[in-house]
Amino acid sequence: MIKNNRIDLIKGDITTLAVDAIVNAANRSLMGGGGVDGAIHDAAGHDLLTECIRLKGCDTGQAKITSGFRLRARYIIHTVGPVWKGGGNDEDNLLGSCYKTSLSIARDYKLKTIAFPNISTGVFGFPKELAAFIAVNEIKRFLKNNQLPEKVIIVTYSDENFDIYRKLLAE
Ligand code: AR6
Repeated sequence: MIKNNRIDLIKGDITTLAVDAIVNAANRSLMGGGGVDGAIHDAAGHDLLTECIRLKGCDTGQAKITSGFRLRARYIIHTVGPVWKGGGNDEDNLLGSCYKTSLSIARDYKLKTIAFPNISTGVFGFPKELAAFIAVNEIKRFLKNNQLPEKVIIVTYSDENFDIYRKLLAE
C-alpha cells in the first residue's frame, strides 16, 4: 500500500473494502455487467439490481448512489465511464467528470472514505496511463477544494495499473 496524504493506493478486490462508499464502473443501463461491475453485483446480492432498476440508468460521466447491501461498504456510487473511441469524443472530460461527480456525491452524503476502481480501463478500453493521469488530477483538485471525503483509496487490480499510479503519486 502507498500513502500520499489523503490518497491511498492499493492492489486488490474493491468489493472487499470496509469503506463508506465504493465506486462502480458501470454502464448506462446500471443493470450490471462484467468486470468490476459484475463483481460488485455478485458480492452485493440481488437487492442491488432491484434498487438499480429504480434508478432508470445513468448518463456517461454522471453517477448515482445506492446502498451497499451485502458489501462491507455502506454505499455504492455507480458511475459510467466513457468508451474509448480514439480520444476525439470528449473521453477525457467525461472520465474526469466520473471522478468529480462521484466525489461530489460522497461529499454531499458526508462520507469520509471512498474507493475508486480504474474506471474505463477494462472493457471500455481507455488508455491506462492517460486514465490514471486524469483520475489523479481530478481527485487532487477535488480534495484541495473540499474537506470531505477525507480519504480516497485508488484500487488497482493489475500490477500494470498499480505501477502507473505508484509513479504518478510519487511525483
Ligand atoms: N476490484 C477492483 N478492480 C477490478 C475488479 C475488482 N473486483 N475487477 C476488475 N477490476 P471494467 P470499464 C478492474 O472492465 O472499463 C462492465 O461490463 C479492471 O482490471 O470493470 O469501465 C460494465 O457493466 C479494470 O482496471 O470497467 C460496463 O459495461 C477496471 O476495474 C463496462 O464493463 C475497470 O474495468 C465498463 O467498462
